[in-house]
Amino acid sequence: MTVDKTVLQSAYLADLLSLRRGAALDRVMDAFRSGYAITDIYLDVFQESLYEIGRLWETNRIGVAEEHMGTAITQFIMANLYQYLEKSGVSRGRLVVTGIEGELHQVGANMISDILEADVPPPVMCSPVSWS
Ligand code: B12
Repeated sequence: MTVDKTVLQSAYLADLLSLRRGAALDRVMDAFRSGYAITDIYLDVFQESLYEIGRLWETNRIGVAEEHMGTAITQFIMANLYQYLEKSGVSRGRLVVTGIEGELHQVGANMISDILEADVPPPVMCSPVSWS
């Protein structure tokens, strides 16, 4: 892989903060075509950028609008990447991933669903969840 993780992540974050959806998509697709695995893009680029957006928001350096746009752009790009996600041919049962009532954060749950669907060795293990 020739793409530098830190450079990619900071360029992607700059795209989010400047609302450059097309540039962000092109950047991520180029990284993918250069061999950056989708599941690594999720964690190294999307997760790190959204965590940084959370920090910027918490310290009043960006507003809610930028936070929303960063999420929307990331969800748009995840939807584009999904078609290239290699699916595991092995059935590992069925899992329902959802949030509790009132939980609006959905990107992490989307990522987990995709990662579980992907052919990522070693198999991911989920702890049991109990609902009352
Ligand atoms: C975008 C965002 C929003 C958006 C969400 C939009 C959407 N469609 O998802 C909106 C604007 C709605 C929002 C609202 C709020 N938010 Co908010 N939000 C964020 C932000 C910036 C990014 C979230 C994100 O997508 N992260 C990236 C994903 C990939 O990371 P993740 O969620 O951690 O997921 C990973 C793991 O946790 C895990 N995981 C997650 N889910 C699951 C499920 C399973 C089954 C498994 C196995 C693993 C797993 O795997 C993922 C991949 O590694 C975070 C910052 C942050 N640190 O995350 C704040 C943040 C989470 N929000 C925060 C707050 C305070 C709020 C509000 C209360 C603000 C308010 N006053 O209204 C509301 C609450 C809304 C609600 N009732 O749910 C705080 C939470 C603080 C805390 N300690 O609880 C954060 C940390 C911001 C901050 N720095 O203060 N938010």
